Amino acid sequence: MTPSSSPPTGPPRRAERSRKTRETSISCSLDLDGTGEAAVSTGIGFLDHMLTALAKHGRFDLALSCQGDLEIDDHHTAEDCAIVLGEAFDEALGERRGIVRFGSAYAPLDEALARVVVDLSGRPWPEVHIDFRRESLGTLATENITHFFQSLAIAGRMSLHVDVLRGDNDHHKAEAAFKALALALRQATRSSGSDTVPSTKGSL
Ligand SMILES: [Mn+2]
Repeated sequence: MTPSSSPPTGPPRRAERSRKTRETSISCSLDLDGTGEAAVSTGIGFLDHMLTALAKHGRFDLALSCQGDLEIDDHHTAEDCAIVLGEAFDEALGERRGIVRFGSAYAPLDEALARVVVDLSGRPWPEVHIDFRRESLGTLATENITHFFQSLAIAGRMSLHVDVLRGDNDHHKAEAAFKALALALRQATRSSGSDTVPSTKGSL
């Protein structure tokens, strides 16, 4: 499938989301038809690095800031940023009319190789398989990278399969996964060339 580089016709595909709990306070704006500009400040340096790569390679414009309870640990911040980002994707996609819907991509980073397959199906399903060796990358626990992808899939109502097929360096493995996610989402969110909702049911 070769998606066009243009967005579907219709209203701008943007979303503004904010979320405030006793654990985190987050604001997020997302434009699916951007140029890859990112302004990300979560308080977790490695997560900022990953979300900046996601925006860049997905060509999404993303502004996301979070004040989270990092005095406890990184879990609430990582999870809630994923929830808000997933909600922003869901909102920006609207009724998911005119999109390719499916996307798949491989991304290498040196020795590491990641594959991401996504279906913007409206049905949340995370399958995330990454074998990390290290406990954390910077101040982000590696288990919360897996959890980030799971939370994103659920909030974004997408089937998301993330597999890191090989790799030695955990920074490389995580970054390859986020880059493959970016490429797969970029493909899935592009115009199909049809104005219909890409489902035999007629809705997603
Ligand atoms: Mn890096």
